[in-house]
Amino acid sequence: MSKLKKLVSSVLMLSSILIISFSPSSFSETNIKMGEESLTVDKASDIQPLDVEKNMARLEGVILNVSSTYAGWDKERLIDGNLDTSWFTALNDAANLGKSPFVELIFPQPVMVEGLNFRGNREYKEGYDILEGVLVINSSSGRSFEYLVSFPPPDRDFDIKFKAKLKNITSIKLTFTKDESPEPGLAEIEVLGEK
Ligand SMILES: [Ca+2]
Repeated sequence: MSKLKKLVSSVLMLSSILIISFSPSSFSETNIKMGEESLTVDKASDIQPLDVEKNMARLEGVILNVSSTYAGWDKERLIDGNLDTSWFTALNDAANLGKSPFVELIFPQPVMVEGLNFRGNREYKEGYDILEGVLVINSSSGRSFEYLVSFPPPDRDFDIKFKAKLKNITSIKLTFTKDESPEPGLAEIEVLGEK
């Protein structure tokens, strides 16, 4: 293993969600650009896992796709409701090595999405972070929303809230554009919404 995988239980950091810069990235002609005024970013002093019934990432039948997995650090760790478990990419599947690692959620039915929470990995706090990515949200109407998202230090935790709830969302994908180490990771993806 290339990581110094210390068997140190991570303390759930009660850190502020500092945040984040949002800027719409480039779009194809069919995509609809969503203005920054449509978003708010929450600061939180106490990060807790989202209740399962409010977390569309944990709906029965959700399909979770990832670009690769480091053996033993499975993708299910992204949506297990536990901030102390993380998923990591396979060795060398990293944006800093020219790859395009991604995580994608496909919902079993269109859902309403109010917000998204991304939690940086806490198992190896230093050196395995995702720093930036392109977030694409698709709806059953064919509309797509796309953003370039920067993950704030130190814990790369951030919450997004949409001022207008997004209806009929079918999938969400984050493709990393900046990261560190040959095997970056994430602790959890939460989708605040309703089915
Ligand atoms: Ca987890």
